Amino acid sequence: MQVAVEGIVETLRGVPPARFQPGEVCARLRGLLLDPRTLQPYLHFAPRRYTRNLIYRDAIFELIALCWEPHSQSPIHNHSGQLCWLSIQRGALRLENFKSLDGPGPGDGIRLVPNGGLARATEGALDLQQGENAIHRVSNPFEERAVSLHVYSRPYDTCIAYDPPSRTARVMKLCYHSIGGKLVDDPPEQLQ
Ligand code: CSS
Ligand code: FE2
Repeated sequence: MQVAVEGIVETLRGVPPARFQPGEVCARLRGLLLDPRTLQPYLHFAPRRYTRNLIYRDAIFELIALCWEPHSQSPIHNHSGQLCWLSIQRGALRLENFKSLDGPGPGDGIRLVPNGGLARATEGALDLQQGENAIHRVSNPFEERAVSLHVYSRPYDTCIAYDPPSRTARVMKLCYHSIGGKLVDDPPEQLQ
């Protein structure tokens, strides 16, 4: 069954803050397919990169649509102290998890090793990142555009980005490409 974007916002707002936890939220997002007409105003693509489009935000969670051009990718980044649900709404994405041998950082001498994932997750797939050690990369190595819906609790404006060749981990600011369907005046040039 397809749900309107407004419907999932209301559903998530109805979850009591103390219950905004993996089980409760997974139950509401599993198998979710949004009505594409209601998602359309939030979909803004940009060449060779992914964009972050804010649908809703309060103190407990934010709901974001990410638009992935073919061959775009996120940095390797973390969700420390935070929960991240990702639901694929269109196309396919590669989901790669990593583990740090040297703590989350930030800092130098941080070694990462692969820790599972999915080479090709498709429409309807749901992923959860949780815990101190949640480090991952999301990418679209395929030839079709992709759209994913993300719920972050609590909302986050920075994360740590990892560069395995230099073994560095640096704080990175996260910016929105659009808010409430409107492009921000000065969209970030590049996320990666
Ligand atoms: N966390 C990344 C996307 S992959 S979950 C971001 O919000 O930009
Ligand atoms: Fe992420």
